[in-house]
Amino acid sequence: MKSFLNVEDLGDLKEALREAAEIKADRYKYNTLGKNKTLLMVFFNNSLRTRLSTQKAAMNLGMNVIVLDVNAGAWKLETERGVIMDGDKSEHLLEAIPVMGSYCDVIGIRSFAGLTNRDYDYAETVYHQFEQYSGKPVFAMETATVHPLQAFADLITIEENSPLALRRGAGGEAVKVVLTWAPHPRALPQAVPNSFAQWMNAADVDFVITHPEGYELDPKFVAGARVEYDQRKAFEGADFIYAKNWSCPGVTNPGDYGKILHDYHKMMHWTVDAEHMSWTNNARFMHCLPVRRGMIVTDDVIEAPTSLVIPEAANREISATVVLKRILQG
Ligand code: AN0
Ligand code: CP
Repeated sequence: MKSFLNVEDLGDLKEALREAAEIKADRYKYNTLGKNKTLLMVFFNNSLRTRLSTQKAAMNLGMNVIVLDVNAGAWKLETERGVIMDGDKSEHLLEAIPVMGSYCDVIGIRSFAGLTNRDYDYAETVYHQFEQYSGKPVFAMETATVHPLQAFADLITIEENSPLALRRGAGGEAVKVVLTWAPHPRALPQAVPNSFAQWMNAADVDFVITHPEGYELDPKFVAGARVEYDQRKAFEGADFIYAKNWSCPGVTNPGDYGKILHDYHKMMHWTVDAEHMSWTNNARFMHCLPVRRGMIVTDDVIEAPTSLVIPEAANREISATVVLKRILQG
């Protein structure tokens, strides 16, 4: 594997899940695979889980790790071509990338959507520049439009908590997975819901998305997924509730890209509370974290035994180990 951005990059999903179970049973099984190989993790944005779990995954495989926080000590980087660099940016990404590539064997990139230029974000400009100019395999640690390490960990978690989930063909009943929008005071990217939709569509689950009108996700990621604007109807019979906020994807109205469409105070009826969960089939609660309590979810729901947020985060080490292993195997 040379690049990890979309679900297709992993090939057969059942095989990937089998590998994840193998790694989970013995996470050091391939601890010499990465000997004398160096992972460089480049962060343009903050992170807790991705930073720690990906570093741990690399260590499981015997790799060395270097971390660069671009906004904490590196030169400020220009990312656009054709500009006269007379501002605060001292270096261009197009020199920085091959330099970074010269010190490592694999590069992980965290670079969120700017949420101002839809075309620039949805073209995955920064990620593809790393692909093109680093000379090394690259993988997404949440880029402008996707967060595949998260979605892979989410699928592992769903599989672990519903043995029949992916075995509809073998007589099991598909579990119902609901992705619900929830309120948030700041504009957030669409990367997490985009990838989650992409992965749920590829898995054999009954997948429903619910959100207020105007927050329609890009068809490139949701494909034919069912959208139910009535949150209560969507929640009925759900086995998994996956909550996440996202800003306007600008699908129906490109001018609204990256905006919060309504004052969040008026959207608090979308917050996942005990009453919402009572509409479900005793559903498990999921969120990628970090989560704002009282906005996305109430304390009692996230603290309940039905909440999977901690095992979900723990599975980030597993998804990252599988992905790095695949990259090291070439
Ligand atoms: C980011 C997002 O919503 O994409 C990262 C989530 C993993 N969240 C925030 O910036 C709060
Ligand atoms: N879920 C996730 O990617 O968390 P971080 O932003 O803390 O890495």
